[in-house]
Amino acid sequence: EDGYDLWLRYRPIAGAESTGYRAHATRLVAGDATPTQAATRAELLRGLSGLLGTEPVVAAGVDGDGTLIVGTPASSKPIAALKLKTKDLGREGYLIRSVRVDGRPATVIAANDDIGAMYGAFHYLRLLQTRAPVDALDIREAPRTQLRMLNHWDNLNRHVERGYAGESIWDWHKLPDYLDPRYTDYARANASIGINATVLNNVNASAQQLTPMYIAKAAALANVFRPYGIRVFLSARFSAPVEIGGLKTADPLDPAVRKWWADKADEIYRAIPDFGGFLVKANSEGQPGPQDYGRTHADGANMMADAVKPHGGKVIWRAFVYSHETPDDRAKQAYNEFVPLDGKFRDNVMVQVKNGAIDFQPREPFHPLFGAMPKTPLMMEFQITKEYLGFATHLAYLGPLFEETLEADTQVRGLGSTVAKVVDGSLHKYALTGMAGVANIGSDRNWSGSHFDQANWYVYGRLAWNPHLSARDIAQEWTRMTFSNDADVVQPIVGMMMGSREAVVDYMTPLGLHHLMGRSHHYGPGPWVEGGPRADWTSVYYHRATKDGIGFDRTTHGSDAVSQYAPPVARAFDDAAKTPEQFLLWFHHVPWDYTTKSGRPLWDELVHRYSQGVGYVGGMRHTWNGLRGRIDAERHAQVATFLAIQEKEAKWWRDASIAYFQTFSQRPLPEGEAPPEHPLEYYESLEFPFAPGNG
Ligand code: BDP
Repeated sequence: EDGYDLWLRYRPIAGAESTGYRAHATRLVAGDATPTQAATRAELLRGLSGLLGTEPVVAAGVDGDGTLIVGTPASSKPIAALKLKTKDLGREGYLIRSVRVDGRPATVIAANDDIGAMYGAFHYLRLLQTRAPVDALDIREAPRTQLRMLNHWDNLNRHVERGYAGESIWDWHKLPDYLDPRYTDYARANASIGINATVLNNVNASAQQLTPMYIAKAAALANVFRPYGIRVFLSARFSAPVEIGGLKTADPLDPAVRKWWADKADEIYRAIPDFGGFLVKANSEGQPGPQDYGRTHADGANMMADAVKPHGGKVIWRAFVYSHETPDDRAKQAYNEFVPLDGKFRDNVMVQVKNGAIDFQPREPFHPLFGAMPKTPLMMEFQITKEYLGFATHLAYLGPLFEETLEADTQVRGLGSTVAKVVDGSLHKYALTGMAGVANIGSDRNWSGSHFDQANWYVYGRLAWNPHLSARDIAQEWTRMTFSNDADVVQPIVGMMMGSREAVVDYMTPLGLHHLMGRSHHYGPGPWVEGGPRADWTSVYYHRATKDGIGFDRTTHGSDAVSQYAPPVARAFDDAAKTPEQFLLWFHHVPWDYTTKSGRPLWDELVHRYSQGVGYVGGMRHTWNGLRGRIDAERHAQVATFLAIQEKEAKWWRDASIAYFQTFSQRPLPEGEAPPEHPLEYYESLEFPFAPGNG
């Protein structure tokens, strides 16, 4: 068990349970007339034979008890004969139902399109994998968002920016000729959770990706993914017309530039007829963009949207922008730049917004853009790769982070105007909807750098399909599919997972602190980071600790970032007493003796949280050790070792942070709290040539 099989392990179900399931899947009626049908049938045969120990008989019709019938009314006569109501399921939805055909018990997985049937097949397998009953099924499912996308930050030299799972899985050197079987397994895994789009290359894009040679390579991947319902997108470098097109400008209003993009789109669509479109990071962190020519984000996005429009393509324009002219608070910039453009984008443009206004921190309040652009479809962007949450060695299940953001109430249309309703389009009646996750996938044997990081890929996909699902339910599902169905294994693992992200918040950036990591590589604590090219790339800019207190004043008396939220939300965030404590130092600069909800003064509470985070990791180690023998030795040992690393690093974060902040608070440690193991200078002097960087 090296983790390669992800949650699609299909290990045999033991004993009587298996016999029960087998009775429902003795025969399989499923076509193979199209690549998607063939892949669906192959997956069912693989899954059922793995789980049940015998392969069902592939039959043409229902001539025995316990037939599983899969397909669409168009592709399957028995399904057409059942006259099921499938209209409202759309292209990707499906139903799974226990039925009788000529008096014989059967199960039908029906959809309007092959891809819906494939999603239904994966759902059926999941029922078996999680030991759900299958004798009286009546399931109807359709995705709540249209575009469920991974963003790979993969460079053409196979370095993955913020990747902690080895090099890129795209072997550009051997593409387009050699198609690594891993590409198919990647597609299977994504299809199993409903992911239907992938951006192959880094948002810090190389223009080369758009040259004929690389288009051919991308087309080869698109061919592998197509049967699994996955469309390929590419990150486009805004200045490509200059760099690879020989033009003097990339001005989006210049006719020659517009023609260059239109021709480029035509060329790509000749190679990839179902190409999804472009993802663009522009005028952000040094990337070129329309503002270089005095144009707006809308001018830039619309030019590219016009180029792909004739082919049905989309442009996904990122709102992660901040310029050198930082006036006061970086948290305000995206809102300031984008809200005035609401309604100015073409109808095939989506704006992709990170969950919070700074940058994928362990905890951020929801981004104020959600709810503020009713005329522009906003996509959620989550970071699955744990750049700021301990890389691949720390166990941090991101389900609660995603859920917390999605459940946050923007209140722009009264109570209940959650971010999830912005993202699923229901709040503003968006015509386009979607979610993007920055992938944590690499060529490591276990794909994600650690076994538990697979859960973050999984939960992302499930929430992209339905942003209203519960993170705990998904953790259960994943644990059952990945480790074991025994209650005394599932329960402790789910318990560990559910508190793990909060623990990271506690030992890294409690009480609303943020952006305190080591410079550039972002490994380990660096609350002392200051100086350098930009103030907002330092830690001191964010924590603002002085002898008097700590925190970033974003109230109406400070940077006024609070006013970017709907009035009731703004009023709460403006008042320290009404601000949820988890965001206290995000919005407020408060004195060291400020009384927190526990009754402890702020300094004591801060130290308490740091220690609590470390303590949680100790608890996880203990729980995990108790599972020895209940989980295969190979995976158990690696997780145990990673938890030990995590505990060491959690303590490092605690000690370094306390040593640093104590120079401001000048207060003693609360009773019973161990002093930092080393003096502050020790932590400040550490260097990490081995830390995966951003290069
Ligand atoms: C930051 C990462 C950087 C990315 C950037 C982005 O450190 O590597 O390029 O986000 O999202 O968090 O564009």
